[in-house]
Amino acid sequence: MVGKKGLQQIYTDIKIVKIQGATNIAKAAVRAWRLAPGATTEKKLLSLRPTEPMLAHVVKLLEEGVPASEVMGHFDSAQKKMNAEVEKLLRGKKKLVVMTHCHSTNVLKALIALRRKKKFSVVHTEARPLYQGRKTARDLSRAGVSVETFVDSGMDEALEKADVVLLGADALLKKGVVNKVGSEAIARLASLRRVPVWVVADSWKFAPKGVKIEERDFDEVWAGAPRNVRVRNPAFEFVGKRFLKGVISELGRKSWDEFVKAQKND
Ligand code: RI2
Repeated sequence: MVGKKGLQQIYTDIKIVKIQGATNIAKAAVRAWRLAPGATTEKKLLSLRPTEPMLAHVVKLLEEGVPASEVMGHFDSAQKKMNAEVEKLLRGKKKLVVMTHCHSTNVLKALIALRRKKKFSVVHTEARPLYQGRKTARDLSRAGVSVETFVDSGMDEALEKADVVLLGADALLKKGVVNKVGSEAIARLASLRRVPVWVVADSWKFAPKGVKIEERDFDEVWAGAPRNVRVRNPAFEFVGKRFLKGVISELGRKSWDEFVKAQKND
């Protein structure tokens, strides 16, 4: 009975974005599977966040019989490799300012690991409507990193200060990345300003067939909007590879095409 309640709680927390970010969602899926392995759990988990291929990848592995402990072990070992690659990329730069958007566990952990090796500061945007950027600011501040917060529409002001942009990812596609809404404008403006944009993401987010972009409840944006106003809330958007230097994953730092080549494309 306790297990069932725990399971419902995991589903709700994923749905309402209390559990947020591709990695945390995938880890929660493993916890759900441990409570109730099988087809019903699989179906339910897959219905919760359509833009999260890592969730689908993890469920597939569990369904094929890969032990939950092995799946869980992947996340930490992949993160360590991403941390090392981010350090290699950024260690030479003096007076480093890193820009990021929303909240990405992969980006955050890499930055927190970098903090032990060199001094840098972060500029970031809030990521309306759920203000997930504030979690980024809190996590970095706790780790002793100086942070400047900008509203989303101040993204160009933030970019003016940045030496590099590190974006997380929900889905890595053949032709670019799907990430939190706002990422595309940031990447386009960064390319005008010649600020390099790297995606830091676990390769388990690769989705060769693409993903459905999740449009969330309009209430998150404007509850009680006037009649005739249709409030839109697409949570993610696609950023083409031409705006990206490439992807930093546990497979190393690669251009987009090199990364895609290293994947199984079925
Ligand atoms: P991790 C988030 O989406 C953001 O789009 C973020 O860039 C991505 O997940 C990062 O994933 P949401 O699920 O690096 O919180 O945390 O809406 O795996």
